[in-house]
Amino acid sequence: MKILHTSDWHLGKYLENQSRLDEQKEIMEDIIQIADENQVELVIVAGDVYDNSNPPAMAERLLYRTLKALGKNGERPVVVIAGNHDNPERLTASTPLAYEHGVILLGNPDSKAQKGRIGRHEIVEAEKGHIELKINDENVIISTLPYPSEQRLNEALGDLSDDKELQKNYSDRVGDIFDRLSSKYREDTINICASHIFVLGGETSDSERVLKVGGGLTVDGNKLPARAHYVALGHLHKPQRVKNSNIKAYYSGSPLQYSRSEIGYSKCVYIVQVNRNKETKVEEVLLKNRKPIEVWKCKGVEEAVEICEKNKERSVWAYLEIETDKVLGQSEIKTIKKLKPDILSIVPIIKEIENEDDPEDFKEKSMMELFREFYINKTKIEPTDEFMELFAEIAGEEGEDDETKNT
Ligand SMILES: [Mn+2]
Repeated sequence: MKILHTSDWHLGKYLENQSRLDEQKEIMEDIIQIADENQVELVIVAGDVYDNSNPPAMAERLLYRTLKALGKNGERPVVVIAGNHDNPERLTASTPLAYEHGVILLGNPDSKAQKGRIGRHEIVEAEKGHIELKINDENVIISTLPYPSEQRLNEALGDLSDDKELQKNYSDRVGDIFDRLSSKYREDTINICASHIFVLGGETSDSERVLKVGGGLTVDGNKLPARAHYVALGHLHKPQRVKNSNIKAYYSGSPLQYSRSEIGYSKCVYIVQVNRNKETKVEEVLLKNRKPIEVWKCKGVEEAVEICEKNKERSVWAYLEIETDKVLGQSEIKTIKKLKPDILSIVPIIKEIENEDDPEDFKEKSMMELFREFYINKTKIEPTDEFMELFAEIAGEEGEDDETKNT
């Protein structure tokens, strides 16, 4: 059986205030095409379907269109689990419409699918975190663990009245769930696991939201279900196999570059060939990168304008770093942004800052002057008039507040 594994779509995501929806539409089309061309029989989307808990309507529309196409009118089951960016209830709200199209949406660790028809196939068994699907005469067991926040994990574990249970760390508790779920794997079934977790030792990038400050919510690789033919993971945005593990456990990564730390390697989906009695084969299918993120380092504003001019027809997002000895004026920034609207940010790097400030000067300067200097010092960019007006308004209000306090 051929399975397509993908994750971390982050539909509706913005990068430095720029929408990525057009790119997401194209990459969804590509993934649908890959599934069709490879005659994939099952699709797994391992979480972070949306970028946040309140996705824009256009992102929802894109998801429904994509899942419908992946499900091929119910011919191909699609299993979707929630990631840490998804709101479980929001993600699964369309469940009553989804089954007909072969789509199973699972939001929480203790979510349960519905037994019965799923498109043209059948869910023969369904319990919390456990699905047995019959796809074209082959039975597939899928253990599902959508993103287990600490609270959701405890809810899934049920009775925690035992002190010993409470003292167990996160990794052990996730391991307990995997143990329980994988006890249902059989010799006559294909055994799969899908989860959205951070396995210790994984290579991270800047666009994943840290699961917990201090990295508390990590899982040891040896807690993954050892008897699974394949473990489909979501969370890390770089595609990778889980290290130090004999299990075929993979992160498919995100389909697009979602931060500048993701430059320098290709994005992919995995086509996984799973057979009951043969070793699982994992094939990486590289995705097109139609609009890469680049960092342009230039010496001086003239060179920055030049590089924008040279690249204005190219489909590319760019971070612009300008080495300069003076503060960037608003007119220069306007020129650059007009030339290349896909500039994500302009960062002036000033080699030497002359500090002529005499402490006595502060007394002479108005609040507006001081703020202006502070802003330039911090950003190396002249503030716009609108920005200064906004500051004046806020500063003015603060002043009034103080007066009323005195009365
Ligand atoms: Mn993610």
